[in-house]
Amino acid sequence: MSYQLENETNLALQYPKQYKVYLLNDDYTTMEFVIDVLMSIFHKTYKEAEAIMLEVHNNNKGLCGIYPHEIAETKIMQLTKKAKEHGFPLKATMEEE
Ligand code: TYC
Repeated sequence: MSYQLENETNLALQYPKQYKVYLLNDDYTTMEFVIDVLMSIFHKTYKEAEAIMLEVHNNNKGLCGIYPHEIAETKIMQLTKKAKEHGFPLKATMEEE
């Protein structure tokens, strides 16, 4: 393996790619439920959760956190599942940082 490739491999192990998870707005999910999800799945305080919820409500999209791929994916799955169980269409997306 060339010196450069070996270095790139080592760096990839040290710094796995990070993904931004964005919460999306809709007209049906209650503000209370969004705050609950942000606290339970994204470990936000009530104040942080309320600020993110309002950001999404006003601007259609809000950052919930930045995580490695598998963790970002899992959080989105947990959110979608919990929302579905409560009959809400709440959605989130992820983007490479
Ligand atoms: N827009 C929703 C309402 O007025 C509240 C809401 C906020 C929904 C954030 C989704 O990600 C969301 N009830």
